[in-house]
Amino acid sequence: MKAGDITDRKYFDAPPAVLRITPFGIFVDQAGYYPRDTKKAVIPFECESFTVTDMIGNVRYSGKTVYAGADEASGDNVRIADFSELTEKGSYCVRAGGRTSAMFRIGDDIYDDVFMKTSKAFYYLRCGCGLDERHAGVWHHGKCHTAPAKLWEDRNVTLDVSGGWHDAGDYGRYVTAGACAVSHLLYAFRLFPEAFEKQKLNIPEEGLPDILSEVRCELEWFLKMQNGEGGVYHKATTALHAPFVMPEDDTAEMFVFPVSSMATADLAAVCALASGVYSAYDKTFSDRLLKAAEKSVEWLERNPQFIGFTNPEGCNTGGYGERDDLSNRFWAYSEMYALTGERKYHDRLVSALEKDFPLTALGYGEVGGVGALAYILCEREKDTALLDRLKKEFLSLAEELKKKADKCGYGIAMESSDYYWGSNMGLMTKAMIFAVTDVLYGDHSCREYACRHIHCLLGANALGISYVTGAGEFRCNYPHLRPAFADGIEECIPGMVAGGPNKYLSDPFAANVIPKGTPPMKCYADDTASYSLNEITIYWNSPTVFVLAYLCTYNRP
Ligand code: 9MR
Ligand code: ZN
Repeated sequence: MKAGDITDRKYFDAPPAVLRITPFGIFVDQAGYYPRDTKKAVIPFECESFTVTDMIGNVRYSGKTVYAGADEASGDNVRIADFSELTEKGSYCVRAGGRTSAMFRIGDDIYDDVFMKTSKAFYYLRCGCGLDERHAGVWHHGKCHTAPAKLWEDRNVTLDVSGGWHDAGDYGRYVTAGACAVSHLLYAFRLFPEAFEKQKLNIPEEGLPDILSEVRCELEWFLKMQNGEGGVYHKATTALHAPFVMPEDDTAEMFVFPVSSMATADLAAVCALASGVYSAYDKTFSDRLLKAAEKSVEWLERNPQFIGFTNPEGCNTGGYGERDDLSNRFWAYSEMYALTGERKYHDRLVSALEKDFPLTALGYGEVGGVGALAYILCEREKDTALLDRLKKEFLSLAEELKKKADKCGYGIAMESSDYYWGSNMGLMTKAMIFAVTDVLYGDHSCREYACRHIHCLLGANALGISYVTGAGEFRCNYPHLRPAFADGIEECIPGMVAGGPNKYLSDPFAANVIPKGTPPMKCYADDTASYSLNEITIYWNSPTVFVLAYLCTYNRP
């Protein structure tokens, strides 16, 4: 097939070999289970008993399955094989009814590899610098997108906006999406520093914990996206999505799109957050971030009105439009207060809270939950009523999610309505809520729920597939990711989290290939063409890294 025509393929004429059905039929977390944790395989067919065998076929555990009922989102009648009593470290399979699960391990380090790979994924998405063989292995490539960009609205103005990370399967770079990913990574670093301090990503930089060197690439790019007045350009992309070529071969003209108030608020927030984190390592960089944050916050003061974003005519790259900037402004003031302790920012964040927006959202649009974290974690004078309110928000959401999860055959807080574009982000941000509720509010029962969501991502789902490239015996390998297609290498760049099942089948491939009436949790195909099922993005990786950092830190039941 010719590179570049990936989404136009006529799949219905020739069904692709890559629309794969799991060869296993018994679903487990293919990374595995911590020795003392709950361990459950999901079996979607009739069977009374099961065994767990080691790799030479010896039975190491046997038990009875428990019928868990009809599960709506998967359409499965689900049975559970609970082998929590098996605590001995090793490699195993679950067997029942003549079928065998994928291989998995029981051990203390089961998530170390996938934690490393999902963290390293950001390096593979770096823009502007090229990836050398020493650090990128076979997935090395040349420098990309280094030419000066033009302002979309005034083509006489050129800017250097090189750097940062490609957003996703496309080569665009978008400020609000980047701020979301960086916020997850930096809060993960703040809450679970030990997990990162020992993590080796094999990236070019030295001197900082690797994750901070990686995040710095994106921060340096954010700084270039700020204009002289403190306003922040919404995105830097070509006019149209690139064909499926390597990044260095995408030589179309780069444009910088108009300022939005969401991008400006998010930049203020994320630079303030980062200024605090990097102050322990690099005072000069931390000061630059503080100055940038102040400048954007001043812009927000001068521009109280919402300045949204929609693609201008002639541009088809990502929009990341929002309906308002309420949560973004709250996040900015909250981070500024946390960083500086200045009363005026407290006043601002309190007045931002007079408007209604979700206070636990950890997305790329709604960012209220990140603003809440900034406030909860800051060591400044705090309003106890507000702290209480935030605590209640997290605790009651966690309770609600637990109830949902207990109703689901796969043990996760996902209902049919949660399977939309990028459902794995919902899966992972729910796990983040559990992680936060455990570590900040001491509800340790949340840990098992967080675990179940990672189990689902890594194979304990209705298709039995690991949604992370390079991780698990039966895993996705053909994401909608330009370099992964164009490099001609069979094994995909590792550590990329696929968007996952999307019942709306929002692209031509999905609409034509997934049969109508397929249950939401099964609306997925591992095919490059399907951008609404199988793209990857930085903000699907970042919550995954957060949750894995948490689990690697709190390796206890
Ligand atoms: O992740 C975004 C998803 O929530 C939206 O439904 C979708 C359609 O607007 O866009 C997704 O974001 C894409 C972005 O616009 C461009 N880069 C790739 C992103 C992931 O598909
Ligand atoms: Zn690039």
